[in-house]
Amino acid sequence: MAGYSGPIIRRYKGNPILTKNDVPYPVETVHNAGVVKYNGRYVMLFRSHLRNGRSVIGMAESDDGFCFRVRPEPFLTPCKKKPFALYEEFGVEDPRICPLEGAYLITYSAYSRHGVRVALARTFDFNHVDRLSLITQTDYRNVVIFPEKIGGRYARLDRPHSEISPWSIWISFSPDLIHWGDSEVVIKPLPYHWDEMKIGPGTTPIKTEKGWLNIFHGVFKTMDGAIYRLGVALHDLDDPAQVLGVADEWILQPEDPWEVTGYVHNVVFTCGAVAEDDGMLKIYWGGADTVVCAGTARIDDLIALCVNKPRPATGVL
Ligand code: BMA
Repeated sequence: MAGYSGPIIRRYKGNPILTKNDVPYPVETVHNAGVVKYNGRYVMLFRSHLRNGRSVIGMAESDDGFCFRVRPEPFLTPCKKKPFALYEEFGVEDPRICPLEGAYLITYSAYSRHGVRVALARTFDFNHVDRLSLITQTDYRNVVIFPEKIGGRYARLDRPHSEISPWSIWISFSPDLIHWGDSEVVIKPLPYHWDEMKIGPGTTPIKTEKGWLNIFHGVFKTMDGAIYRLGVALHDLDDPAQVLGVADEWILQPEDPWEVTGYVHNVVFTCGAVAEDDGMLKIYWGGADTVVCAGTARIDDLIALCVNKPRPATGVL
């Protein structure tokens, strides 16, 4: 048989790996989760809806990356101190973890009556966490920081909102992680394509020999509501504003019952993945904004999909 036509992401047999029943405090959902390896173990920061509809961030730990135990208290709840209090009033959502220079940076969405911004926090040990700064203005979500400096600067992918263009993935740079600029659009949704409504960065970029892998989400609007799927792109190692390829096909779509039905139907949404030494990637996603699921993919397969079956990144190949 020519080529492998099975799923590029293989779902873990024990999915969902985390549900609200695993959380020792009252929550209604457990979903979008950043995951990182810390001291040989897996640490997960996940979003949960409280029973007032607002979100907090919890933490779970695992030895194998699939079986997680949740800490008794949430890890991050809306801040009571200035300047964060004003912007976290409605909750904190969708954490991404970036290991950088001995620290673990956490970016998350801060919701308030003023809109949604992205905040940056830092921990060295997952016990104590400090908020560093709000790093976007309003109407931004999905900030993922590259896990090393590139060309002497920090870099991130982000997703501003726009009324005159479908929401797209941008890149920005910073000398100090606080002040960001030199922004450029790098990937746009493609008309009449699975991601035509909007796209946004998902996992912290994954370094490979061939480039940075960027696993993102894309949304398609149907008569029955929106469908969230995952896609993958490859960015140049030294100049990540250069997109080497965006895979034409999605790499994951809602299929399991807990991805198709839940708090928000038809959603797979990723905030985290862990690259293993054997060339495999463990990837985590929220199912229907209700549970956490996991799967594995070969990093080489993801790269090949970007390079061999590309679609235009910003409109023109
Ligand atoms: C997005 C975010 C995600 C969520 C997704 C699907 O706008 O709110 O946290 O998973 O919608 O509801």
